[in-house]
Amino acid sequence: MALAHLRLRTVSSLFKETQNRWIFAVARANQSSSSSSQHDHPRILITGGLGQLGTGLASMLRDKYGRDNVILSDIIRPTKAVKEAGPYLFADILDFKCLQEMVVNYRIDWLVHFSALLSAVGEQNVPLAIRVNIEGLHNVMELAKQYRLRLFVPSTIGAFGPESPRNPTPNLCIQRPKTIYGVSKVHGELLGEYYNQRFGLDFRCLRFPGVISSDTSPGGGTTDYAVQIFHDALKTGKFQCYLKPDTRLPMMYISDALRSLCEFMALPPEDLKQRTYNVTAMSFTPEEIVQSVRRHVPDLQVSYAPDSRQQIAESWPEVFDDSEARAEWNWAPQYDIDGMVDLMIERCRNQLK
Ligand code: AKB
Repeated sequence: MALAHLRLRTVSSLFKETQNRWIFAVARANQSSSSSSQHDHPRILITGGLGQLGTGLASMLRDKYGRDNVILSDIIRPTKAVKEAGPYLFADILDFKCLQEMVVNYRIDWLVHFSALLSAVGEQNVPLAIRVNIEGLHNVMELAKQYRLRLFVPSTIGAFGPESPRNPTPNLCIQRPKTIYGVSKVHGELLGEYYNQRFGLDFRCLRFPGVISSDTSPGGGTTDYAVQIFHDALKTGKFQCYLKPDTRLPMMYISDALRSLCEFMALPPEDLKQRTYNVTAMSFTPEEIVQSVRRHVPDLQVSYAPDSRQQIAESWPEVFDDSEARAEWNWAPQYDIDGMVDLMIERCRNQLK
């Protein structure tokens, strides 16, 4: 009886071992076939897709990886143009199940998490900023861990504070931001790096400066005066700036920002020395952008009425040091202030026609 029992146990453990080996082999095979397809044509989900960066990024990624491989999502009703450009789905980042369903049903490989309240608007509604920027991030982080997704979360110059060196601000230094936006972004950087070390999550993060684009209306940031100036200059010939004329901040034209993201996401994981990098293109003050815009609108009238955003701007980097991104994965911007202004004027003029 004892011998029979022993034999039975041996057979059953042998069976289990063989079964485990088989499961392991199938899992490995799936993993390697999915990682090569992930590499060639990853299926990408973008959250907060109707904010400043989403539609531009979707169009860049669709050119590279195929129209139907890039799914834009948000809680906002899309325009006809957005619907026609490629897949668009409703997704609330506070609803874990809804996100999980999308990742499973669309066999997502990469997740680009744009949903966030920006600096100025976050200060108006701190509880909402905590929900969207922190709880939403927890959802995507956990999802990316469970389904082994490559996860991109943008950070910002707003992740630094007055105690950080401000000119230039290096990749690694003290970070004591004074806005809920900045606090949530430092939290995201640290949690992502922790999940990377602890669970092997392929977390990637770029700290962006103020991004300038004509695609969307300014969305509640401190750097948005540098977008508003184009609309006001062309529509009314007048511009009132909520920052002082000599407030210097780092900035970037949108196509540089999106290109940096695409290049960074395409890097094989073994080529990444770090998970979080500063990227930038230029630094200017309101006075300097006014001079550049006056090359196109010579009679532009400007006044200054600093408000609560001045204090936020004064706690942020003046010049951003992105030398590590340049050295480690060849990051190089294309647009300087005049190149960016020329393009913005042309695009905003076309929109007014
Ligand atoms: C903001 O001003 O809040 C954003 C940013 C610099 O992250 N544009």
